Amino acid sequence: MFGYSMTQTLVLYDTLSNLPGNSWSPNPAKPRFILSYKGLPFVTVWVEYSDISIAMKAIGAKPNKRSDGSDFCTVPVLSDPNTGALITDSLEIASYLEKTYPEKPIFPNNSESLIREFDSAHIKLIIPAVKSIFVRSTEILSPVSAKFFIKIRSMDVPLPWDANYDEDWALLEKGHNIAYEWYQKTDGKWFMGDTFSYADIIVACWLLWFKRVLKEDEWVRISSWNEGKWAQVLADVEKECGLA
Ligand SMILES: N[C@@H](CCC(=O)N[C@@H](CS)C(=O)NCC(=O)O)C(=O)O
Repeated sequence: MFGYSMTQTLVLYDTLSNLPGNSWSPNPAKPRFILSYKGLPFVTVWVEYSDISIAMKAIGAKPNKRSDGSDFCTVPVLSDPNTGALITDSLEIASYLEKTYPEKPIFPNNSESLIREFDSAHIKLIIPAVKSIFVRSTEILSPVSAKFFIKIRSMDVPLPWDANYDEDWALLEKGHNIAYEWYQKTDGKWFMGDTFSYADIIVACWLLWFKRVLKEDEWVRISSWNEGKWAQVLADVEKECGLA
């Protein structure tokens, strides 16, 4: 029997938008790419952003702490009826899927520890420049979720947010220049040279967020950086994962 065709359907909890096809949020996109890459059968439950915490708590997902000390739950959450597992957090889901379904590895050559460090290093390139992207994210949510998004995200990224901050865009470009240097150090189109890995999925899922929520000219701007590297990485990873 090839692949995981005898496997029962897994459930991925992701968050809704008013975009066609829904998907926009970077963290739930990561397990979506992995499930698709590994050829695992799955369905998505789309949760309204303002209901994520209560809905995930109701299914028994593990809570986290907000900066004000309150408990909250996030998506992605993965439920696997084959093992009974219920996993929260994109990185923990990646780790779980790799251990449970090792075919088509996403942490090849024992690279999980290194890619965990890559995940932390990479997010630091994005976060300082995220206000413009947050503004655009509120525009693709329902009014109640947009209001909620502003309330919770402004705890860590203080208001005002503006989609046209030159400073923000300069930081985002600077971050991408650094990521580009990383990619230039290997032979081949992937972060690990000729070997596809979760590092490429991480990069692609942040790009997917930008592409989905930004105005067309804003995405064109990102696509023009580093010789078109970023539109190419996203397209390559989507193709590799069978999502193109
Ligand atoms: N470190 C977590 C972050 C997940 C996260 O922040 N999820 C957001 C959507 S992308 C969320 O569910 N927020 C709900 C809330 O804050 O109430 C992961 O990688 O899964």
